[in-house]
Order: sequence, then structure tokens, then C-alpha cells
Amino acid sequence: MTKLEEYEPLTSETLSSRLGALGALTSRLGDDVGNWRVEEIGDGNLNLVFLVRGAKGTVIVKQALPYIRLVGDSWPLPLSRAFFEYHALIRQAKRDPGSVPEILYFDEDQALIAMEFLDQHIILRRMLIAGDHVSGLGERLGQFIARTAFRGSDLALPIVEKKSDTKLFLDNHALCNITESLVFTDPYYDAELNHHNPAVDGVVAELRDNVQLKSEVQALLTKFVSNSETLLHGDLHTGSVMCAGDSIFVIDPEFATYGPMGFDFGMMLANLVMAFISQPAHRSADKLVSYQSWIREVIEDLVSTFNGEFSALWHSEREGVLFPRSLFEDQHHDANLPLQAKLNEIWEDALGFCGIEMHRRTLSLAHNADFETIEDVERRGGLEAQNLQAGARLIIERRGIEDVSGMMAVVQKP
Ligand code: ADP
Ligand code: SR1
Ligand code: MG
Repeated sequence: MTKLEEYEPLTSETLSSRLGALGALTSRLGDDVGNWRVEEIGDGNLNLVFLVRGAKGTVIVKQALPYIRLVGDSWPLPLSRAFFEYHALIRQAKRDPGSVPEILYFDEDQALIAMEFLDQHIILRRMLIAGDHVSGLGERLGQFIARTAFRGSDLALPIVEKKSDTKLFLDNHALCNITESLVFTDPYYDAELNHHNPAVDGVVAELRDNVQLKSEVQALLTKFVSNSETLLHGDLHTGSVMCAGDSIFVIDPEFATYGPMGFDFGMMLANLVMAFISQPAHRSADKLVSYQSWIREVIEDLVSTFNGEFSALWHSEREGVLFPRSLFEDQHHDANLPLQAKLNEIWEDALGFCGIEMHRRTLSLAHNADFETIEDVERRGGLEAQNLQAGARLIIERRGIEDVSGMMAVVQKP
């Protein structure tokens, strides 16, 4: 494949001949290109994902389509999302080494990324539905979110790098617009692509009639579109994490954008909370309490690790234009004071984004398997109603929720 070739989607039949001359792939897979075994395994909403097995090893080849896979070619979407995914992955690899798959090859024209195959790794959402444990999960996710938030911001980056990078990622506006619509807006009115379980009709009508709720959500959307303080993953849910034993990787940052630090944090909290709320439908009575306790511990570890890691970086790597040492340490003034204010702001925003993500996964286009795999619609409806009401309370009451205990009290309120 040359850079001059016109974009063309790969197929399982054409992949070997089109990519077989690439040293980056043959070195991993072996030269016997004719015997590569190729399978399309994409289970996401947007792209093609190929598993390619050769005599020497296995790689993943991900290629963007010029439209949204979930919807079809009636909804075009720029191929440039592969460019932003690639650029986000290389920044995440630098800011939190070992957190993302190794990139083997990138072709911008073909919107194609070849990367390390995460052997034995399973999507976290599937593990949470199955009742599996992952040791160190909350700590690792807390580290990733804190490191990428801090090291991608004006707290750490040289100002020219931060500004030129912000400019670069501004072009990922089509993906941002999906989030602006599907996440922040559609759940709160009868939008065309919405669907929900009729069993929650009453709760949905109440949410859509709640002007205070809609106003708070729009205030959070204002932050998402206008506060470009750090490079976000942009789609950090439990379907974007793969685990095996205590090995944990983050994948799929094609929604990367500069945005508020609480966004990734809130998205991940929401997906763990939804795993928690949906458990009664997935677990037998004798295992329910202990598994929900474990998810709660993961949430506690995530929050405490985020705070600890962000604080450590604040003291050790605060070399950017914000809160300079010249104003604090050099004056013997306590830099913990603005740190605490920053952590409080991030937490409050995260709770708001968390509630919004809980709403959109029940009401908007893209639902999640935690609820969707519950066959009994009445049972599902009861849990979805709890999820919707908890989400609304998290958004509205977020300024008064101090910690995970307060948050889980809101989530579990009858
Ligand atoms: P999309 O952008 O379409 O959502 P994803 O990046 O989420 O696609 O990938 C779809 C699926 O492909 C994942 O759910 C996972 O099962 C598999 N996958 C993606 N990347 C890897 C990888 N590096 N190693 C192993 N499996 C992967
Ligand atoms: C049309 S895309 C729907 C959702 O899938 C992606 O993974 C994002 O979460 C997006 O909101
Ligand atoms: Mg994706």
C-alpha cells in the first residue's frame, strides 16, 4: 500500500494483499502473507477492526469507515477520526506509559491504525456483566485519568505545545458534535434517534419536564464545549478498557478533544455506577452483595487514586503556566490551597458528567450492554428507572456531594 492509494475500506479478503508489504506488520506476523488469517471482529459503533494472525504473531488493524457503522451510510463521519485516535494514542502512551496498545503503523489516507493485539484481554464491560474481578482496576484507571488530565494541561505542558495541540484537536469537531448531541442534548427531548424501554416512560417524561435539570446539563455542556483545559480520551467507558489478570489497557480514543478535566473521570464513574445498578439482573442473590461491594471498592480506589496521583503531579510536575511556583512555593505560600480547589471543581464536574452519561445510555442512540442484555423488560425498566433518577440527583445535587459515600448514597436512594 502506498500513500498515494485512494481510500478504500479493507475486507478480510483484501487485507493481506494490501498490507502484506509493510515491514511493520511482517515483522510481527511473519512474511508468509498468504497464510495470514484475517477476521473482522469490530463490535463497536463506528469502525472496522480486523484481527490478523500470522505464523509469528497477531496484530489488530483498525480502519475508519466514511460513515457511522451503527447507523449506516446515511450518517457520514470523517475518516480523520483515525488521525485523532492515532494522535491521542501517542500522547497517552507518553503521558501514561503502558496504558494503551503499542502503535505499529499509521496511514492517514487509509484512516488505518495497526496496533498491538491485546492477547487474552477482554472488554471490561463484559467482565462486569459476567461478574469477573480485575485486580488493581480502580487504581489503574485513576492513574490513567489523573496522568492524562494533568500532563495534557497548562499545568504541565509548555504553552506553545498546549496551544498548537489544542488547535490540532479542534478539527475533531464531528466527533465532538456526536457527544454534544447524543450525550448532552438528545436524552432531554424526544430526539429522532432516541429509543427507550416503554417501562420507563413515566420517569423519562419527568426528566424531560425538569427545567432545572436541563439547565444544569446545558451548563455542563457549556464547560464541555468551551473549557479546553486538557486532552481528553473523550469516550472513556467500560467498553474502552480491556483487561486480563491485572493487565489493564485503555483503547479507542477517537473522540479525543481538549475539554474539562472532569469529563473522562465522570464518564468512567458513570459506567461503573451503571454496572453496579444493573447487577441485580446479572448476579444470583448469594453473590450480589459481594460483587456490588467490589464495584464500589473499584469506584473508591479510582477516586482516591485520581486525587492522590493528581496531587503528586501537582507538587512534582507543575512546570506549566498555571499556578506557577513563583507565586506559591517560592513565596512559602501553600500550593495545597489551590490544589484542593481544583480537585473540588473536577469532582463536582465529574459528578455532573456522570449523571448525564447515565441518562444517555438509557435514552439516546447508543445504549449499554449492562442494561440491554437484561431480557425481562419490566425488570430492566426498574433498574433503568433507578439509573435515570440517580443520574438526575447526581447532576442537581453535585455541589453538595463530598465523596464516594455521598455519591453512592445518592445512587442507592430508594
Ligand atoms: P470502535 O471505535 O468501532 O468502537 P474499538 O476500538 O472499540 O472500535 O474496537 C472494537 C473491538 O475490537 C473492541 O471492543 C475489542 O473487542 C477489539 N479490539 C480493539 N482494539 C483491540 C486491541 N488492541 N487488542 C485486542 N482487541 C481489540
Ligand atoms: C454514533 S456513535 C455512538 C456512541 O458510540 C461511541 O462509542 C460513543 O460513545 C458515541 O457516543
Ligand atoms: Mg470507537
